[in-house]
Amino acid sequence: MAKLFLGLDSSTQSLSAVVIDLDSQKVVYEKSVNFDKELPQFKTQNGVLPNRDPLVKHGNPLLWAAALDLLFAQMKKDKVALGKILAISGSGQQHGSVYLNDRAEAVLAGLNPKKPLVENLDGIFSRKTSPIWMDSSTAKECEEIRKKLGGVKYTASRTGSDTFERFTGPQVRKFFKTEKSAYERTAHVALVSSFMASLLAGKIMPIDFGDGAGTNLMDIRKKNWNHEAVKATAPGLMPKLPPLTDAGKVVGKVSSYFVEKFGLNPEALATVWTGDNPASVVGLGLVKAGQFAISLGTSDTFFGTMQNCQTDEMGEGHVFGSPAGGYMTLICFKNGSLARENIRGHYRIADWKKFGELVRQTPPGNNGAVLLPWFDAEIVPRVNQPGIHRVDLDEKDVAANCRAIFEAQAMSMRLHSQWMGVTPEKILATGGAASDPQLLQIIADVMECSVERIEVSKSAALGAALIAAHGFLAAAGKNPKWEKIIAGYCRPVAKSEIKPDRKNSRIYASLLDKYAGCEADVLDAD
Ligand code: XUL
Repeated sequence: MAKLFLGLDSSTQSLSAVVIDLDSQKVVYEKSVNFDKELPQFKTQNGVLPNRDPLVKHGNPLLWAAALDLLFAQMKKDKVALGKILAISGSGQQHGSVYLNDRAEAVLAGLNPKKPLVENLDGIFSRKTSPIWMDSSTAKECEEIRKKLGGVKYTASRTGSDTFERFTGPQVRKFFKTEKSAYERTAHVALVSSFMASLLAGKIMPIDFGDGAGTNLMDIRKKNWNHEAVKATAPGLMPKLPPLTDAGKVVGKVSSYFVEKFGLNPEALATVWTGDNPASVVGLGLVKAGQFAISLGTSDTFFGTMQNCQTDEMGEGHVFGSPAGGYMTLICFKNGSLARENIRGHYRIADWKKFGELVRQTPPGNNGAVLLPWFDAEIVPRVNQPGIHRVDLDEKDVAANCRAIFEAQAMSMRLHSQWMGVTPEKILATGGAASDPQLLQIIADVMECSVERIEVSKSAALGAALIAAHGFLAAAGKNPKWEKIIAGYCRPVAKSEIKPDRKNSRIYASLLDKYAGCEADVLDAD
């Protein structure tokens, strides 16, 4: 009999499902519900509610609930063997928070399958909308919490990250300051992940160590709520926070709502969800300490796993719990494809093939030319004033500028990941720009390790399905091994490995000092 597990991913713009069969080690089904297109009545733009303040970005928890109904209806229509699903887990866009009142517990326990979820949930929210990760309206609250905790270094070493505008703690503080009575009516603060998990389980769910670390409220080493951070955030917050535990932990059976309405297996186990990044780490197969990946998308993210907790004194990077045990690190460079495309557009280069040819016209190390490509405000390093800075680089030299953008991005990755204290053996590359061999070669040379391409569709939902399988086997006392669970799902693209060229690596090692110096000069002058 097939061993089916369902993974869901509640992201900014869509809710996705991946069903895996653990016996055949195959993905047997995948589907997404797009919020704007399929649920237009909620009037979102790219999943976000319109707001006059460009810094405020909220989502609607009722929209996410409606999407869950729609996705299950779609799975039933597509004849997914819902009656055979053994366990479900999921992931949510990180940091987003949902505010529930004291009616929520009873309502969740008695969900009525004759009514849609949206109707069932009427009156359980103490705040109608949910701040999400794109919100950057809490600079003041970040400053206040950071100050109370004793500065950047202390905040990062306690909670895994410096305070960030999108993190849950600063968002909760803003809610407390601006809507005091609604804050007081809040009985439970949930994350997107734990809220969605609560709908499936029919009870208030714990938060996992991965998503918990995205709140600035969790002690990253002790893995419990940090009293100082909770106190610095808002009064009376501790009792509103659910317990913290492992992703994939079984909490009971799924709510009868999904059994009666969609024919889900009444014995299917409901498990704790996690954040989309921790789930993606599993979905890409990074289950052993020291495994790393880069996602080359709109922004570039460099992330991986580590055994011991190492935090960033500069407060640029993040440490979250990894669902496979230990920790994961993440640094996000906002000027990823954005910067690459800007250079291409600026020099009117027809396509990426031509761009690659131009890169090849100049030698590795670019004769000492350095570019700091902050087309937009940058997260790593923190740059508030966008600006393009050229050192020993002539703006008119097209080929040198093409090489300079690739080299700058690789060197920034090397420089700003040093705090992690790990030397990756190999880096898996995903995302649109991972198909550019020239870029991957430069990353391999600068990082001094092989780079291999991986193409996994819906890596967070796949990771969630694998987490569900792990949780199911662990609950059955089977002592599951992560390597065995992920085998077959997350294979790199055959023959895509790019090895570092030792001669080039030596050139980059000395250029890195110059790059770091240029960066420091510009940041000091800021
Ligand atoms: C991570 C972050 C984003 C969201 C996207 O810190 O804010 O990657 O998790 O959903």
